[in-house]
Amino acid sequence: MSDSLLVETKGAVRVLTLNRPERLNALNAELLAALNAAFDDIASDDSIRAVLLTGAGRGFCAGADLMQNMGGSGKRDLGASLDSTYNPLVRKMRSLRKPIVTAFNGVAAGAGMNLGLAGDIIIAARAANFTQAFIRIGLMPDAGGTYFLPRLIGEARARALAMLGETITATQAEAFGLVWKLYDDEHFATEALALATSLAAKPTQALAAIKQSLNAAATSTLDHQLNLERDLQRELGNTPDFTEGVTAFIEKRPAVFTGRAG
Ligand code: T3D
Repeated sequence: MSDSLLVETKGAVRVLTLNRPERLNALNAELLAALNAAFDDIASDDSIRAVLLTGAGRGFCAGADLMQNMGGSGKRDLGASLDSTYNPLVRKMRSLRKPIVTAFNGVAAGAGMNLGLAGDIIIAARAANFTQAFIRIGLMPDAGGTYFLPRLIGEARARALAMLGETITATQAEAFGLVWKLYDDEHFATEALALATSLAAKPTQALAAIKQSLNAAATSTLDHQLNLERDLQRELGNTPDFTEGVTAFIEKRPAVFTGRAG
Protein backbone atom coordinates (compact mmCIF):
# COMPACT_ATOMS: atom_id res chain seq x y z
CA MET A 1 0.00 0.00 0.00
CA SER A 2 1.38 3.42 -0.97
CA ASP A 3 0.36 6.86 0.30
CA SER A 4 0.93 8.27 -3.17
CA LEU A 5 -2.11 6.41 -4.50
CA LEU A 6 -5.38 6.36 -2.57
CA VAL A 7 -7.29 3.17 -3.29
CA GLU A 8 -10.94 3.10 -2.21
CA THR A 9 -13.87 0.83 -3.01
CA LYS A 10 -17.27 2.48 -3.33
CA GLY A 11 -19.86 -0.17 -4.11
CA ALA A 12 -18.55 -1.91 -7.23
CA VAL A 13 -16.31 1.04 -8.17
CA ARG A 14 -12.59 1.12 -7.40
CA VAL A 15 -11.55 4.74 -6.97
CA LEU A 16 -7.87 5.45 -7.62
CA THR A 17 -6.74 8.92 -6.56
CA LEU A 18 -3.24 10.07 -7.48
CA ASN A 19 -2.12 11.58 -4.21
CA ARG A 20 1.01 13.73 -4.38
CA PRO A 21 -0.81 17.07 -4.52
CA GLU A 22 2.28 19.11 -3.57
CA ARG A 23 3.86 17.89 -6.86
CA LEU A 24 0.61 18.05 -8.86
CA ASN A 25 0.56 14.23 -8.55
CA ALA A 26 3.70 13.83 -10.66
CA LEU A 27 4.57 10.21 -11.33
CA ASN A 28 7.49 8.88 -9.32
CA ALA A 29 8.56 5.25 -9.12
CA GLU A 30 6.41 4.58 -6.08
CA LEU A 31 3.24 5.98 -7.66
CA LEU A 32 3.82 4.13 -10.93
CA ALA A 33 4.36 0.86 -9.06
CA ALA A 34 1.22 1.45 -7.01
CA LEU A 35 -0.82 2.14 -10.15
CA ASN A 36 0.45 -1.00 -11.83
CA ALA A 37 -0.39 -3.07 -8.74
CA ALA A 38 -3.82 -1.44 -8.42
CA PHE A 39 -4.77 -2.35 -11.99
CA ASP A 40 -3.54 -5.94 -11.47
CA ASP A 41 -5.74 -6.17 -8.42
CA ILE A 42 -8.78 -4.70 -10.20
CA ALA A 43 -8.37 -7.15 -13.09
CA SER A 44 -8.53 -10.12 -10.73
CA ASP A 45 -11.37 -8.88 -8.49
CA ASP A 46 -14.80 -9.81 -9.87
CA SER A 47 -16.56 -7.59 -7.34
CA ILE A 48 -15.11 -4.50 -9.03
CA ARG A 49 -17.02 -3.51 -12.16
CA ALA A 50 -15.72 -0.01 -12.92
CA VAL A 51 -12.73 2.20 -12.14
CA LEU A 52 -12.56 5.91 -11.42
CA LEU A 53 -9.13 7.48 -11.88
CA THR A 54 -8.62 11.02 -10.58
CA GLY A 55 -6.19 13.28 -8.74
CA ALA A 56 -5.99 14.91 -5.32
CA GLY A 57 -5.68 18.67 -5.00
CA ARG A 58 -5.60 21.11 -7.91
CA GLY A 59 -3.89 18.78 -10.35
CA PHE A 60 -4.72 15.53 -12.10
CA CYS A 61 -1.10 14.69 -12.89
CA ALA A 62 1.93 16.70 -14.04
CA GLY A 63 3.56 13.75 -15.80
CA ALA A 64 6.88 12.22 -14.84
CA ASP A 65 8.37 13.53 -11.62
CA LEU A 66 11.16 15.72 -12.98
CA MET A 67 12.79 16.11 -9.56
CA GLN A 68 12.96 12.44 -8.62
CA ASN A 69 13.03 10.69 -11.98
CA MET A 70 15.10 12.96 -14.15
CA GLY A 71 17.13 15.30 -11.99
CA GLY A 72 20.89 15.59 -12.42
CA SER A 73 23.04 15.83 -15.50
CA GLY A 74 23.54 12.13 -16.18
CA LYS A 75 21.80 10.69 -19.24
CA ARG A 76 19.04 8.19 -18.50
CA ASP A 77 17.58 5.31 -20.43
CA LEU A 78 14.06 6.65 -20.67
CA GLY A 79 13.11 3.73 -22.90
CA ALA A 80 13.85 1.33 -20.07
CA SER A 81 11.62 3.27 -17.72
CA LEU A 82 8.80 3.34 -20.29
CA ASP A 83 9.20 -0.42 -20.79
CA SER A 84 9.07 -1.23 -17.12
CA THR A 85 6.41 1.16 -15.84
CA TYR A 86 4.38 3.38 -18.18
CA ASN A 87 3.87 0.95 -21.05
CA PRO A 88 2.65 -1.97 -18.91
CA LEU A 89 0.29 0.43 -17.19
CA VAL A 90 -1.22 1.72 -20.44
CA ARG A 91 -1.60 -1.86 -21.70
CA LYS A 92 -3.31 -2.91 -18.46
CA MET A 93 -5.72 0.00 -18.66
CA ARG A 94 -6.63 -0.61 -22.29
CA SER A 95 -7.05 -4.37 -21.91
CA LEU A 96 -8.89 -4.24 -18.57
CA ARG A 97 -12.29 -5.93 -19.02
CA LYS A 98 -13.96 -3.18 -17.01
CA PRO A 99 -14.63 0.46 -17.88
CA ILE A 100 -12.31 3.19 -16.64
CA VAL A 101 -13.59 6.72 -16.08
CA THR A 102 -10.78 9.24 -16.16
CA ALA A 103 -11.79 12.31 -14.19
CA PHE A 104 -9.41 15.15 -15.06
CA ASN A 105 -9.96 17.30 -11.99
CA GLY A 106 -7.19 19.79 -12.78
CA VAL A 107 -3.96 20.31 -14.70
CA ALA A 108 -2.81 17.33 -16.76
CA ALA A 109 0.62 17.38 -18.37
CA GLY A 110 2.91 15.01 -20.25
CA ALA A 111 2.49 11.36 -19.41
CA GLY A 112 -0.10 12.35 -16.82
CA MET A 113 -2.40 13.56 -19.58
CA ASN A 114 -1.70 10.51 -21.74
CA LEU A 115 -2.25 7.96 -18.98
CA GLY A 116 -5.62 9.59 -18.43
CA LEU A 117 -6.44 9.25 -22.12
CA ALA A 118 -5.97 5.49 -21.79
CA GLY A 119 -9.27 5.48 -19.88
CA ASP A 120 -12.58 4.73 -21.59
CA ILE A 121 -14.76 7.69 -20.70
CA ILE A 122 -12.86 10.91 -20.17
CA ILE A 123 -14.47 13.74 -18.26
CA ALA A 124 -13.02 16.99 -16.95
CA ALA A 125 -13.71 19.72 -14.45
CA ARG A 126 -13.85 23.22 -15.88
CA ALA A 127 -10.65 23.94 -13.93
CA ALA A 128 -8.70 21.31 -15.84
CA ASN A 129 -6.16 22.14 -18.52
CA PHE A 130 -4.01 19.98 -20.74
CA THR A 131 -0.42 20.17 -21.96
CA GLN A 132 1.74 17.83 -23.97
CA ALA A 133 4.61 19.27 -21.97
CA PHE A 134 7.25 16.90 -23.34
CA ILE A 135 8.59 19.24 -26.03
CA ARG A 136 9.39 21.84 -23.37
CA ILE A 137 12.01 19.47 -21.96
CA GLY A 138 13.29 18.03 -25.23
CA LEU A 139 11.10 14.91 -25.30
CA MET A 140 8.25 13.57 -27.39
CA PRO A 141 4.82 12.35 -26.21
CA ASP A 142 4.87 8.91 -24.62
CA ALA A 143 2.54 6.72 -22.54
CA GLY A 144 0.45 6.25 -25.69
CA GLY A 145 0.13 9.94 -26.58
CA THR A 146 1.08 9.52 -30.24
CA TYR A 147 -1.59 6.82 -30.50
CA PHE A 148 -4.43 8.37 -28.52
CA LEU A 149 -4.14 11.99 -29.59
CA PRO A 150 -4.59 11.71 -33.37
CA ARG A 151 -7.43 9.23 -32.88
CA LEU A 152 -9.24 11.44 -30.41
CA ILE A 153 -8.69 14.90 -31.86
CA GLY A 154 -7.29 14.38 -35.38
CA GLU A 155 -3.85 14.74 -36.90
CA ALA A 156 -3.75 18.52 -37.16
CA ARG A 157 -4.49 19.13 -33.51
CA ALA A 158 -2.36 16.21 -32.32
CA ARG A 159 0.67 17.45 -34.21
CA ALA A 160 0.23 21.01 -33.02
CA LEU A 161 -0.27 20.03 -29.38
CA ALA A 162 2.75 17.72 -29.43
CA MET A 163 5.04 20.11 -31.28
CA LEU A 164 4.03 23.39 -29.69
CA GLY A 165 3.45 22.15 -26.14
CA GLU A 166 0.72 24.75 -25.70
CA THR A 167 -1.80 24.46 -22.89
CA ILE A 168 -5.44 24.03 -23.81
CA THR A 169 -8.35 24.74 -21.49
CA ALA A 170 -11.04 22.26 -20.52
CA THR A 171 -13.46 24.06 -22.83
CA GLN A 172 -11.07 23.68 -25.77
CA ALA A 173 -10.51 20.03 -24.85
CA GLU A 174 -14.24 19.43 -25.00
CA ALA A 175 -14.53 21.22 -28.33
CA PHE A 176 -11.63 19.12 -29.69
CA GLY A 177 -13.34 15.88 -28.62
CA LEU A 178 -10.63 15.04 -26.11
CA VAL A 179 -13.18 14.72 -23.31
CA TRP A 180 -16.74 13.40 -23.24
CA LYS A 181 -18.20 16.02 -20.88
CA LEU A 182 -17.23 18.94 -18.66
CA TYR A 183 -18.66 19.50 -15.20
CA ASP A 184 -18.62 22.47 -12.87
CA ASP A 185 -15.77 22.17 -10.40
CA GLU A 186 -17.94 22.07 -7.30
CA HIS A 187 -19.96 19.09 -8.56
CA PHE A 188 -17.13 17.31 -10.33
CA ALA A 189 -16.22 14.62 -7.78
CA THR A 190 -19.88 13.72 -7.24
CA GLU A 191 -20.62 13.57 -10.97
CA ALA A 192 -17.50 11.49 -11.64
CA LEU A 193 -18.45 8.92 -9.01
CA ALA A 194 -22.05 8.85 -10.27
CA LEU A 195 -20.83 8.13 -13.79
CA ALA A 196 -18.53 5.33 -12.62
CA THR A 197 -21.30 3.91 -10.44
CA SER A 198 -23.72 3.86 -13.37
CA LEU A 199 -21.13 1.97 -15.44
CA ALA A 200 -20.62 -0.52 -12.61
CA ALA A 201 -24.33 -1.40 -12.80
CA LYS A 202 -24.27 -2.08 -16.55
CA PRO A 203 -23.65 -5.49 -18.17
CA THR A 204 -19.92 -5.75 -17.55
CA GLN A 205 -19.27 -8.40 -20.20
CA ALA A 206 -20.87 -6.19 -22.84
CA LEU A 207 -18.72 -3.26 -21.73
CA ALA A 208 -15.64 -5.48 -21.99
CA ALA A 209 -16.64 -6.51 -25.51
CA ILE A 210 -17.21 -2.89 -26.52
CA LYS A 211 -13.79 -2.02 -25.18
CA GLN A 212 -12.10 -4.94 -26.92
CA SER A 213 -13.73 -4.23 -30.27
CA LEU A 214 -13.08 -0.48 -30.21
CA ASN A 215 -9.46 -1.13 -29.21
CA ALA A 216 -9.14 -3.47 -32.18
CA ALA A 217 -10.88 -1.07 -34.58
CA ALA A 218 -8.04 1.42 -34.30
CA THR A 219 -5.80 -0.83 -36.40
CA SER A 220 -8.27 -3.07 -38.13
CA THR A 221 -10.26 -3.65 -41.31
CA LEU A 222 -14.03 -3.70 -41.68
CA ASP A 223 -13.89 -7.45 -42.38
CA HIS A 224 -11.95 -8.08 -39.20
CA GLN A 225 -14.34 -5.95 -37.18
CA LEU A 226 -17.40 -7.69 -38.59
CA ASN A 227 -15.93 -11.04 -37.59
CA LEU A 228 -14.93 -9.78 -34.17
CA GLU A 229 -18.39 -8.33 -33.57
CA ARG A 230 -19.92 -11.68 -34.56
CA ASP A 231 -17.66 -13.60 -32.15
CA LEU A 232 -18.11 -11.24 -29.22
CA GLN A 233 -21.87 -10.91 -29.75
CA ARG A 234 -22.11 -14.70 -29.80
CA GLU A 235 -20.45 -14.77 -26.37
CA LEU A 236 -22.71 -12.01 -25.07
CA GLY A 237 -25.76 -13.94 -26.22
CA ASN A 238 -24.81 -16.59 -23.67
CA THR A 239 -24.49 -14.25 -20.70
CA PRO A 240 -27.02 -14.00 -17.86
CA ASP A 241 -27.10 -10.23 -18.42
CA PHE A 242 -28.47 -10.67 -21.96
CA THR A 243 -31.22 -12.92 -20.59
CA GLU A 244 -31.93 -10.42 -17.85
CA GLY A 245 -31.94 -7.45 -20.24
CA VAL A 246 -34.49 -9.02 -22.58
CA THR A 247 -36.62 -10.40 -19.73
CA ALA A 248 -36.67 -7.00 -18.03
CA PHE A 249 -37.69 -5.35 -21.29
CA ILE A 250 -40.58 -7.77 -21.77
CA GLU A 251 -41.65 -7.43 -18.14
CA LYS A 252 -41.40 -3.63 -18.38
CA ARG A 253 -39.08 -3.30 -15.37
CA PRO A 254 -35.51 -2.02 -14.93
CA ALA A 255 -32.88 -4.70 -15.61
CA VAL A 256 -30.61 -5.78 -12.78
CA PHE A 257 -27.30 -6.82 -14.28
CA THR A 258 -24.73 -8.93 -12.42
CA GLY A 259 -21.83 -8.57 -14.81
CA ARG A 260 -21.21 -12.31 -14.73
CA ALA A 261 -19.80 -14.11 -17.75
CA GLY A 262 -21.86 -17.25 -17.31
O1 T3D B 1 11.38 7.55 -18.30
C1 T3D B 1 10.54 8.41 -18.13
O2 T3D B 1 10.10 8.67 -17.00
C2 T3D B 1 10.05 9.12 -19.36
C3 T3D B 1 8.69 9.63 -19.20
C4 T3D B 1 8.39 10.93 -19.40
C5 T3D B 1 7.00 11.33 -19.25
C6 T3D B 1 6.72 12.78 -19.01
O3 T3D B 1 5.67 13.01 -18.50
S1 T3D B 1 7.82 14.00 -19.47
C7 T3D B 1 6.90 15.49 -19.01
C8 T3D B 1 7.05 15.78 -17.56
N1 T3D B 1 6.18 16.84 -17.11
C9 T3D B 1 6.42 18.12 -17.37
O4 T3D B 1 7.35 18.48 -18.04
C10 T3D B 1 5.49 19.13 -16.73
C11 T3D B 1 6.23 19.94 -15.67
N2 T3D B 1 5.31 20.80 -14.98
C12 T3D B 1 4.86 21.93 -15.52
O5 T3D B 1 5.16 22.29 -16.64
C13 T3D B 1 3.94 22.76 -14.67
O6 T3D B 1 4.14 22.43 -13.34
C14 T3D B 1 2.46 22.55 -15.03
C15 T3D B 1 2.16 23.15 -16.43
C16 T3D B 1 2.08 21.06 -15.03
C17 T3D B 1 1.57 23.26 -14.00
O7 T3D B 1 2.01 24.58 -13.83
P1 T3D B 1 1.51 25.42 -12.56
O8 T3D B 1 2.03 26.81 -12.75
O9 T3D B 1 0.04 25.25 -12.45
O10 T3D B 1 2.17 24.72 -11.29
P2 T3D B 1 3.69 24.80 -10.81
O11 T3D B 1 3.86 25.93 -9.87
O12 T3D B 1 4.60 24.71 -11.97
O13 T3D B 1 3.82 23.41 -9.99
C18 T3D B 1 3.37 23.27 -8.65
C19 T3D B 1 4.39 22.45 -7.91
O14 T3D B 1 4.43 21.14 -8.52
C20 T3D B 1 5.79 23.03 -8.03
O15 T3D B 1 6.48 22.73 -6.83
P3 T3D B 1 6.84 23.94 -5.80
O16 T3D B 1 7.61 24.95 -6.56
O17 T3D B 1 5.51 24.44 -5.32
O18 T3D B 1 7.65 23.25 -4.74
C21 T3D B 1 6.39 22.21 -9.15
O19 T3D B 1 7.79 22.12 -9.09
C22 T3D B 1 5.76 20.87 -8.90
N3 T3D B 1 5.74 20.09 -10.16
C23 T3D B 1 4.99 20.33 -11.23
N4 T3D B 1 5.23 19.43 -12.18
C24 T3D B 1 6.16 18.60 -11.66
C25 T3D B 1 6.49 19.02 -10.38
N5 T3D B 1 7.38 18.36 -9.63
C26 T3D B 1 7.98 17.29 -10.17
N6 T3D B 1 7.71 16.83 -11.43
C27 T3D B 1 6.80 17.46 -12.20
N7 T3D B 1 6.53 16.97 -13.43
